[in-house]
Amino acid sequence: MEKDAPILIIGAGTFGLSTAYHFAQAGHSNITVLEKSTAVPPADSAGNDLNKIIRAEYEDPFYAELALQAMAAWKTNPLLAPYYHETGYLLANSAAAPDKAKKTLLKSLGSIQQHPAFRGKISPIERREDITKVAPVFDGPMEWKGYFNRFAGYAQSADALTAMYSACCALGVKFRTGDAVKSLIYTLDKDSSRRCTGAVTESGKTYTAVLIVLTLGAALATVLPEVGRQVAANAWSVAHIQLTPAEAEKLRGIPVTYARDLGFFFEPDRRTNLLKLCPSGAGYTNFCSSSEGGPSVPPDFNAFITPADEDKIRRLLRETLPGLAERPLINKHLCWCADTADSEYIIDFVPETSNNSLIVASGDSGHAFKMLPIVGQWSVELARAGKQETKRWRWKAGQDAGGDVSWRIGRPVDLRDVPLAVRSNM
Ligand code: FSA
Repeated sequence: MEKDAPILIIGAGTFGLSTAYHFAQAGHSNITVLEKSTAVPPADSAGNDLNKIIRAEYEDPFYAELALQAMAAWKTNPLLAPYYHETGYLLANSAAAPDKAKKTLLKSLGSIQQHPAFRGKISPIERREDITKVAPVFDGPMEWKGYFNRFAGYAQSADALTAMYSACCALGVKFRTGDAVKSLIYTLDKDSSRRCTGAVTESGKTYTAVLIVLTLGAALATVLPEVGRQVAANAWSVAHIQLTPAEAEKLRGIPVTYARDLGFFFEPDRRTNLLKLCPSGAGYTNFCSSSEGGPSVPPDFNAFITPADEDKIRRLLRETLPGLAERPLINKHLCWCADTADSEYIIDFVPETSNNSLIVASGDSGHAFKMLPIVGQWSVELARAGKQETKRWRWKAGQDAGGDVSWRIGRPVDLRDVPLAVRSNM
C-alpha cells in the first residue's frame, strides 16, 4: 500500500486509537478515524474508564507472552508509562468460592509460576496475614486463598487513551466525531468480487479509502451485520465510592484486589479520589432489542447496575474494607465488551471482500485493554501480510459467542430478564 493511500478506521476506542497510532507510526499519512461519539475517547468505549487491570497471567501462554510484550511497552513507552502503576495484583477466592473459581485461579498461577519474568514476584496467600502484609490497610476478615503477583498493576485507561489520541493528532491522523457510520460502501470489481471502498455517515458524508478497519468493539454488528453472532456484546457492572482526600491517601498504593467469586477494585484514582469497584460474574447480554436470531448489541441506556451486583460489591467490601461497605455507590454503569465464542480476538479481513479492503479488529472478549500499546500493530501486520496466519485470530464464521468462559463464574443474564425499572434506573 502507498504511504499516502487513504485509510479509514471506524471507532475511536482502544482498538481504533491503537490502530491509528500504529499505521501512523508505520509512515501512513492519510488516516481518518470516524467516531459516532462527540468525544475521544468515546463515552461508550470500554476503555473509557478510570482504570483497567494490567497483568500477564493467562491460562494460555500465547496471550501471556503478548501481555508481557504489552507490559514492557506500558513501562517503557514515554507516551503510556505515566499511566501505568505497578501496584501488584492480589488474586484470590473467598472461602465460599465455587470449584470453578478455584480451578481458574490455579490455571492463572500455573501460567506464571515457572516463567522467568515472574521469578521472585509471586507469593502465596494462605491466611489473612499474607494479605495484610501486602495491603496493611485492609481490615476485613478475608478468609481468602490465592496469590500476590508484584509484576502487575493497573493503567489509568481513559487517560492512556487520551494520550494516544493526542499522539495520533500530532502524527497527522484526522478525527471526525459526532457522526455515526450508517453503512459501508462496496463496489463490484471486474471479476464481480465485492470491494469495500469507504463508508457513509448518518449526516450523509462519504469517506473513501483503500483500506477500512472496523474497530467498533461491542457495537460491531451495527455496521457489519454479517459478523452475525460470532461477536456478542457482553457487559460488566462498574461502580464507585467517592472517598475524601484523607481516605484516598490511606488506600494509596493498594494492589489491584480481585476475589474471583466476588469482584475487584483498584487504588483510588489519583485525581478524583474515586474508588472503582466491579463485581465479578458472567456479565449481561442484550439480545432483547435485536431481531430473532440477531446479535447482542449494547443498549442506549447504560447508567445502572443490578441490585445483585450492588450486593456483591458490598460483600467484597465487607471482606476487605468493611468501613466502606455501606457507602453510596455512584457513577454506576455497564461496560460493554465484544465477546467471541473462544475468547480469541478477531484480527482478519472480512471474507468475500476483495483487494484486502476490509479488516475487522475486534472480539476483545473482556481481556484486551492491557494490549493497548500493541493491539494496533496487528492490523498493520495483517495489511502487510495479506493473510491472517495466526489461525486463532481469523474470522469465526459459524461460531456463536456466549458460551462458557473459563475465568467467569455463573451464566450471563440477558437484559430482558432485568426489570425495566432497574434497566432505566427509575
Ligand atoms: O484481562 C483482565 O484482567 C480483565 S479482568 C476484568 C473483567 O471484568 C473480567 O472479570 C470479566 O470476566 C470480563 O472478561 C471483563 O473483564
